[in-house]
Amino acid sequence: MLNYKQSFKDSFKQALAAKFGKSIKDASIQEQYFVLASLARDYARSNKISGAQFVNKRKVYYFSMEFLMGRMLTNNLMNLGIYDICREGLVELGLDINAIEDAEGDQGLGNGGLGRLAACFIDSIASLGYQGYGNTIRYKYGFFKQRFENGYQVEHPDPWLKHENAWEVRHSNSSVEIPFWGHVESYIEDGKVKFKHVDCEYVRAVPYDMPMVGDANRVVNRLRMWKAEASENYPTNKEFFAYENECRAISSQLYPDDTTREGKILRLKQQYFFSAAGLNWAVRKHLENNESLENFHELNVIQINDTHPAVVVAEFMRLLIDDYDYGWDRAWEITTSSLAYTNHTILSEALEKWPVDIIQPLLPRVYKIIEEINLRWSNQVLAESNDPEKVYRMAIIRDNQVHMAHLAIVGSFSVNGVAALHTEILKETEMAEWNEFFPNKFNNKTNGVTHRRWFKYCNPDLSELVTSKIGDAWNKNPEDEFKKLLKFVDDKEFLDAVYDAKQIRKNALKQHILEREGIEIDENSIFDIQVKRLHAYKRQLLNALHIMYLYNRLNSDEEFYSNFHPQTFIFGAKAAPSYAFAKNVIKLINTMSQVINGNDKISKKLKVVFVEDYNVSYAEFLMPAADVSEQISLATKEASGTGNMKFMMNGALTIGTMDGANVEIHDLVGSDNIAIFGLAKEEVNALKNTNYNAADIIHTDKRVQLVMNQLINGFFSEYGVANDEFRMIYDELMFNDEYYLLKDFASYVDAQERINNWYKDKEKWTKACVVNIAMSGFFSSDRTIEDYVRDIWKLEKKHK
Ligand code: NBG
Repeated sequence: MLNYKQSFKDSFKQALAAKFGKSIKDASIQEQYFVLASLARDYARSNKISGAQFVNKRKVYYFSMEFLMGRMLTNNLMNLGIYDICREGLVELGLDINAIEDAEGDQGLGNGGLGRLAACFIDSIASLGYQGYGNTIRYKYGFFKQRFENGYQVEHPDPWLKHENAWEVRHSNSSVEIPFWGHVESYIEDGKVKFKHVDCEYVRAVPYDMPMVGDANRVVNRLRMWKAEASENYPTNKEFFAYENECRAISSQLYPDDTTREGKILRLKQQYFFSAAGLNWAVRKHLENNESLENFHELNVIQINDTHPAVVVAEFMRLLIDDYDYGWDRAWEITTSSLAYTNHTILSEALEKWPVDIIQPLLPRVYKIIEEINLRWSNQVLAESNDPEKVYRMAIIRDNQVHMAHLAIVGSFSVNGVAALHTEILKETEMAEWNEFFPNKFNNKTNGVTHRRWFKYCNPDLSELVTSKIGDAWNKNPEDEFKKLLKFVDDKEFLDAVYDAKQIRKNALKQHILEREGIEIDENSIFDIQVKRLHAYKRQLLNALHIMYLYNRLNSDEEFYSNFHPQTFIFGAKAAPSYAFAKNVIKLINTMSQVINGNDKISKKLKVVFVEDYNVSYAEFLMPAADVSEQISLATKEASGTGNMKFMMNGALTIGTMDGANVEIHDLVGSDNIAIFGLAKEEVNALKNTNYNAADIIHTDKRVQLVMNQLINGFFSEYGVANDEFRMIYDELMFNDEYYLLKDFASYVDAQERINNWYKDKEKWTKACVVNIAMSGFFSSDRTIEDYVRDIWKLEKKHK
């Protein structure tokens, strides 16, 4: 048992000897980590509340292509309540728990907010005592590791499974055979026409489970990750190892390149693979305690995270009709009462469409079902609207493509957006017709982040300070309890203590950046941070243009120079490997960073750091240390954002547009505690109908003109001679400016100036930090999960 120091020490030594044949002094740090993690895993599994309590209680299955878990050790030891025992026990064994924590690699099975949201949700579901499982793919390689070579992003594979994964347990007995290719045959049975999928190629889906540990409640759920292997029922018309390779490819990497036909097939295979396997699991589990699937929807709900698992709509119909003999109508009732869909973006590039000539041969039976769903749906739309164009617009199969979002909407009982503004845009614009058709289906669930990982564990100094002031009830109820901090906004001593706590984390980040990036930054400067995926709509480039402007101004205006409070701009972002524009922005910022940091005079006021390989663990350093949180997407484009919430919770002030969840942050903290700038939704929409011409701004605003010239005159290039390195960026701004950077430039500069002046007034600034923390409880994913539970999932709490 790990809950006593002595028994922990004994178990640790025994396990080290049993697993690696080593004593403490011979064991490598990796071996120490493995043993500690596997002890924690076994402790979680053996000490959890019995599953019997969960029998025939409703449960949720969260189907997601991504789960961005980061590291697990600290979080699990803390949630299990044994962190201190382990730490002290290790000290007595002469070991340092921090070093062991650092030996854990990140589980990077995701690339951004959507995947991290899934991870936060799983933490909250368990911590609130609900029964909920994650369902995903066990990718052999995580999202790529980013390196900079000469300022350019270079992608390296992330072989996260190169060491045995201490958290997972393989369950070969629960494997599922997933069929691809082949064709459909019909036959008559008991006077009914039946269909079967024949001549198919099977792939074996083998589940690996990781415990998802609730906070101090002995609830342990699981994340199930499916690995693709060759089936024993392998095809005989193919060379075995060629077939085996094809199988393995399915669970080899996240988002394989889909520009080729082969790539598209592989992605669709992945989607069907984990959706069908996950559904099979849910169904089997249900049948362990129930006679039939008649009441499946009463006891289960499957949440479809974005369109990637949307094929489960058709798969569930197939299963009910072909395998369990249901007629269409009842099967449709059960399916559509069991599934719910979350939309995470309005960007059309992410609303998936599969060409019929790919999906039909790969999934012939499933495709037939999609055709039937489409036919019935189209008839329904026609009957209700008598408008053939509407039928066309809303069709699931249209122009030889299957529209997965349409399939998901038709096949689910709930469709939700992820922030108030996003849901409003879905209902009023993007999916207005759908909302009219299904007036009660659309709803909002504003995202959240787990305050355990993103406040308590990553910011111990500040969270202990908060506890000393308002007690620890915020652990369970951050939304109400954090607000108690509002009473102390005029308590000078408390404000000083908050400032000092912040400085501790700023110093820690400074140290980390020095070690990792080799750049020294000033802990008394404003830490202004933008970390998120690199994408044109997120406008890292706007941030960069502003820095170029600052450089020019600091160089030419002495008064400005002396009044300016030193500011450090920190970026972290990965660009999709084939996204040339985004990669060019990385190169620009890295080049700027060299020029600026290398200039003696300017670097006393301004520094720029692009941290390499931004990931969850890096974020745990950055969030607590930030003074300013950059949330500057073009209004309407960012569905929610979740980094904005993590920063706010740690007392950073947001500089942002009225986009995504920034709108709700603004509503909570009020205009005095946030720096809002830029076009609002209505203005963006109005601008779309004008002949917006970015060149007009370039010609009238001298600051912009200078910066634009510097993009091509070699100023920020390696050799200082004019070249076309950043021509792509220049042309985009000059001739297109799709995301209205130049339109928002002036108001961004103003907002930045406000921030810089504001920071000089330490008391006023820290007050605003406290207001931000006090109001951030709303953004705990515990609140989000309670919203899902109340409106969509209807789960019951488990009793102790
Ligand atoms: C992202 C949005 C973010 C949002 C996360 C989580 C996708 C497709 N969408 O704004 O861009 O915070 O989802 O909901 O990754």
